[in-house]
Amino acid sequence: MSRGHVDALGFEYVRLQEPIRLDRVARRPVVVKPRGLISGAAYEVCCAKSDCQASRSGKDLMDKGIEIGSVKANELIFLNLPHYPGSGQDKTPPAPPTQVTKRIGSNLGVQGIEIGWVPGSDNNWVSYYEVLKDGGLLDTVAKGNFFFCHEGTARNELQSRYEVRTVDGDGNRSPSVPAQEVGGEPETYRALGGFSPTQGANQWKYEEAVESGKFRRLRWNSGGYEGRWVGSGWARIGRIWMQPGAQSDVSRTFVAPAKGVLTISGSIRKDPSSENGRPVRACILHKDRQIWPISGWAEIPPVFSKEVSYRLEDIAVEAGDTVRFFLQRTGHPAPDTVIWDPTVVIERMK
Ligand SMILES: [Ca+2]
Repeated sequence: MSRGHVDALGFEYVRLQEPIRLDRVARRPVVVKPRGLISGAAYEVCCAKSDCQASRSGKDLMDKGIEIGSVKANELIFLNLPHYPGSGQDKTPPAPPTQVTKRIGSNLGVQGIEIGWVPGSDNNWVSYYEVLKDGGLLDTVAKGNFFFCHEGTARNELQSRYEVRTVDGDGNRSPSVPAQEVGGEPETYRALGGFSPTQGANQWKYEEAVESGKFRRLRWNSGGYEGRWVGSGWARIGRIWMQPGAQSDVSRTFVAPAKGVLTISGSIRKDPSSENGRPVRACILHKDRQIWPISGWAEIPPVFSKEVSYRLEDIAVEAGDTVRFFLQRTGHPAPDTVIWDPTVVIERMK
């Protein structure tokens, strides 16, 4: 062979002294010979793609094998599984789930609608459940007997018609069972689940005050591992953490969605990364009125292990009222991160 050139991809080409001739050969069937079968036992053979259905002894299968004329992609050979899911042999619809319920619940701080049920059954194989909302398919559940609707305004749609039905391995469906409402959680807003890159989304805004009493909105910054709101100096607000600036106060601000009565609870502690010996000062404001602590500031000790807790009840609000979870500027040009994941429960009033 003589040496050839190397192309841009690094392949080197050479000229063969003896050309290779590729001849088409007659296609022969593929024979698959299973091993380890019980010689005297009978086996039902079937294939996912080809027609190889037969009833044969273990000895015959091991000696002569299973012959497939043309093997299609993703072919599977089943031994003694004539009713495997997708075989098309199951014509009997499954039994529906029972005790289908719907309720308001939370997962990872996000409130939504929990749909639960007691499993249905099938003569052969339960493959999955379909969850329907107002007659349309919402999602499928192949593991467990629970579904959580939380996209967008899902939690406001408890009165929609939710139904669940069983689907077997051959796609037969049971009748749909409507979900009955059961007791759930009160309407709750929490920083953990409500945090987002949109000011005002999920009733939360992110602000700073450079001059006393004048709030301005922070800017979204996609840095960090999931983004954060940033302002002057070190002023930052993340999902469950906040950081005042040297010269700017920061506020995670709840905006009441309706007239009602609030219960406000949570705890505040310094992040382990900022155990720098300096306390941070916090308070909670309803509009312009401080509601916690009664006067002055709550001082957050400079160690992670010491948290400051609060619980405020019967806070009457009108729609659009603000409740500010507020940290005072530090005067130090260094980060003073605080973990603060406030929870607000509202009981709406007519
Ligand atoms: Ca069935």
